Amino acid sequence: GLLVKALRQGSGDSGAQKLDYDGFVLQANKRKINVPTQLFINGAFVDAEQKRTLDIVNPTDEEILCQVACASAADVDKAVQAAHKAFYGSWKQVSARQRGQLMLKLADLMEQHKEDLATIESVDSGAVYTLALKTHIGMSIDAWRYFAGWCDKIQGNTIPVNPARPNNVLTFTRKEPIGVCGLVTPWNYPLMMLSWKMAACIAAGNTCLIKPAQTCPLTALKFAELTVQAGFPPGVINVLPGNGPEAGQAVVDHPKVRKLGFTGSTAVGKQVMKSCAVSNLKKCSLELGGKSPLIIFADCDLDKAVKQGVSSVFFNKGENCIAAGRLFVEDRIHDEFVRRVLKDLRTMTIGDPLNRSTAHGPQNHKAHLDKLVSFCKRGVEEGATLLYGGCRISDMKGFFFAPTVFTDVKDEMFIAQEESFGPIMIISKFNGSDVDSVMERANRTEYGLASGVFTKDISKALSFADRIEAGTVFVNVYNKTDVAAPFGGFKQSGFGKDLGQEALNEYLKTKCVTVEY
Ligand code: TAP
Repeated sequence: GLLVKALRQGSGDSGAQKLDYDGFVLQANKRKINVPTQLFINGAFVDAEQKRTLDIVNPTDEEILCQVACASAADVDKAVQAAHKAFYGSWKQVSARQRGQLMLKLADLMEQHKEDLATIESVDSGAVYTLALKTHIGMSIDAWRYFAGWCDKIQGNTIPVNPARPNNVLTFTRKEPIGVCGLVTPWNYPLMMLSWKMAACIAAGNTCLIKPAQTCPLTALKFAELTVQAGFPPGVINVLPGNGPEAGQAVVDHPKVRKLGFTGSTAVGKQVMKSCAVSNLKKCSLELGGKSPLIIFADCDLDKAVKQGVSSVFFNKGENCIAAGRLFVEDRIHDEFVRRVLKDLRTMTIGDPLNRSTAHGPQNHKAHLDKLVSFCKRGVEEGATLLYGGCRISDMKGFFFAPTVFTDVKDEMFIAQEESFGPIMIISKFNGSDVDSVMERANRTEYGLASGVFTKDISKALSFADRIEAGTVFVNVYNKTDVAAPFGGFKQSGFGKDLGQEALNEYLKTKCVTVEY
């Protein structure tokens, strides 16, 4: 069981800075973890001005874990002012190389606390602990280390422009940070989404505030505590749990925020972009929804295609933006593929995400679970064949949804077009002699986040990579992302990359200086 208790504690184990906060003790996974529950503004944990709170629910047992302060527009304004002051003050005094050192120190602290962070993530979001350790937290640490390395390598060019004779001209560019950046993130990989964006943002020399998803803000708050231990000056990083329409919107609208990094749904992304334009024309990058096609040709390594095909859909209980939203399986192997997938699913262990043998945990929150139930209902109504699952697991406490498989899915069906963001495999057949037509079907979507193909024929694979309209292409693998490789979508999956060198540009502006001599 979890003991929920408020306390006042001083951290100070590194001796870096004393830090008091209201929080609760999470007792789980044979650990006792202090978790802050206040807003983190200007280097200190503080209550929300209006003293409102959010109930944080454990999706495994549906119990309330704790209450977390819920930011209003006034709190957002306080954080922006702190970030603004830091940007023009203390943060300016920190050299690029020192910035890298701070980020590395933070990554080391995250590594030291990785079991705590993974436990919190698992309890808060329902992520399987082993996956949380490796991906949610592991890739977060990688992101901070990767971008730390960029800090002192952000440089401009000298450019040979036409001089006005007899004078000479020197023209050079400088890559400068943008200023105060607002970050708004979803609930599927809470700390990882924070880290992908914030590490690039901070490496580029900006200050920031983040509004994490209201259902899962706990790792962001524990992270905030670590930033103090790492020695970040107050105001450089601010963390404000709250709800989207109020706190999120206040971040997007704020006239002193100059850049907005957003990950979430396409519908909210459009609203965010509009508000960025109207408020102060702030730069924005949007990582939005997806319905990624995965094409499996008969000439693939079938064992691998089944294994990866299963994880392309069921990884992180389907709460994965690049999840394969649609599988096109060549008719010759279709029945065998489906048979093997079902065999895999029947042995998938479903249960407490903290249990090391669990492969499939609860969905993130109740509203999402309900959405999945109606998604499946619609699929059945439209005439797709529901082969497996399709419902909440009723004899279990918690937001558990059965891994689901639909076959005979037609292109015009709702379930073929809309993202479920859950553990639902959508399978359609195609005729292997008509590659053009399956390519056309794969591209017939307004989304363009990721895609995949399984075939041993290199020409087919490369031709797929040429023709598919998606920001990420996996060949004979799926979900293989890395902090050094750019990540982001095409079409209505958004624009502006996370990760890799390209992500830095999202948080930089170019100044061109011309000198006549
Ligand atoms: P959204 O409902 O769009 O929420 C994302 C974030 O935006 C949350 O923090 C939300 O706050 C906030 N928000 C809501 N309304 C807002 C507003 N008017 N102004 C500013 N912020 C606002 O998405 P979600 O349901 O959390 O996440 C699922 C979606 O995210 C899926 O479509 C998925 O594909 C996408 N996603 C994409 C990626 C990439 S990298 N492309 C990665 C992960 C997820 P609340 O906490 O109050 O909802």
